[in-house]
Amino acid sequence: MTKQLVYIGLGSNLQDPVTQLITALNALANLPDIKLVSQSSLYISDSLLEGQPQYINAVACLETVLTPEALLDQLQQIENEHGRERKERWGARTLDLDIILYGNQKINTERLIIPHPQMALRSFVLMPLLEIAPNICLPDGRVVADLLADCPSQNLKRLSS
Ligand code: ROI
Repeated sequence: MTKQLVYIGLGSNLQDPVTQLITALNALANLPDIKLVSQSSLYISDSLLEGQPQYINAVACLETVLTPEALLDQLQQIENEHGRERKERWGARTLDLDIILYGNQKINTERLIIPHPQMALRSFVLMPLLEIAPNICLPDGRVVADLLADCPSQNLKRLSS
């Protein structure tokens, strides 16, 4: 298995979200078979769902030999260790870790759709992704910087680090 560059979206809107993201980034950095290459700043934005607390989001770039499914297993373990409960699909959460890009691959299995199917509509994914990968494109050739221009802002702001 060759090494792949992978981008992970992190999000939290419960139980001290800033701490949730910092400890999740630490947990990612300490996983065997994974190298944390870079991480974006933390961003705050309104939820896409009215009535939910604001989210803290970030994007991390990893280098790994893990397959997408093996990586997903590791990410779900970190989510569980952060008290993630899977009651409702779009419910508030202590920690969400999504594989948004896995190399330049398109993946569609029962457990995984990559690129993340909603990423092109989410400024809270695109903005931190562009911060660490300014020239990045999707596997279909779309330029991420162009996608951001058409996204609702959701009041997205970078937190000073
Ligand atoms: N909204 C923001 N701003 N950030 C998220 O991570 C996020 N995650 C979700 C929904 C409810 C879609 N809204 C979000 O799952």
